Amino acid sequence: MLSYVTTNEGKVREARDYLDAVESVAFDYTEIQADELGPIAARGAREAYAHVGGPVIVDDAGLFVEGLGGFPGPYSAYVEETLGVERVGELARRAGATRAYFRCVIAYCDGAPFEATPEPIDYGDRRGHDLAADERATATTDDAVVAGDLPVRLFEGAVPGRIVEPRGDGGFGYDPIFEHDGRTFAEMATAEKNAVSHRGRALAKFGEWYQERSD
Ligand code: ITT
Ligand code: NA
Repeated sequence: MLSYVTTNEGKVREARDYLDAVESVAFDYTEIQADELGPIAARGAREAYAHVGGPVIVDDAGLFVEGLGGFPGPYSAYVEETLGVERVGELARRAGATRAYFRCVIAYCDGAPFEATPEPIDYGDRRGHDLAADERATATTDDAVVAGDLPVRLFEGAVPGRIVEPRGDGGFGYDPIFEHDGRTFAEMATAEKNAVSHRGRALAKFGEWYQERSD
């Protein structure tokens, strides 16, 4: 059984559309401070695997406002707690910096070593605020692997949008201020958000790989 280790109910709701055989485990792993989602998720996946003792995925996500240098990015959870979603929205709108995107990295760890030596990840232009063009922001990177004491595999997804005044009461977190194709994520049903979202893309990639691997 695969465990989706998260304390966020909203993430679990979205993952159910992709993963039938998944159990959610509300273990609060340590989130290291880093300017990349990948290493945060990889470190979390190792710790979660050690805690659960079976295959796990963790999901690290964030909102990146281009004109604010990618803020709040990897600090999105902390900023949501301290500043709040509405004030992040005000900040972006007041600065005229409304282009933004969400990113999500799913990290998988099952304790098994890789058969081949993994390619190191090139974070170069994957840094949040460098993903400028819509086209690049919508592209998902191939799954990547992180060597270490416990190998981890990463799946990434991103979606471009615009910061707007809060609308809608679905979703969670920054969804009410993130508009994509005319609607905020909070105005979409879970399946609609999944079809275009950062998490949906990352989960689809993971699901495809996981399925192939267990066939
Ligand atoms: P776990 O770490 O336990 O999984 P978390 O909510 O702390 O739960 P993150 O560390 O990934 O998750 O923090 C991401 C922040 O970005 C947090 O404030 C979320 O509310 C927000 N967020 C993540 N995905 C989102 C989405 O799809 N829509 C809106 N906000 C999102
Ligand atoms: Na977290």
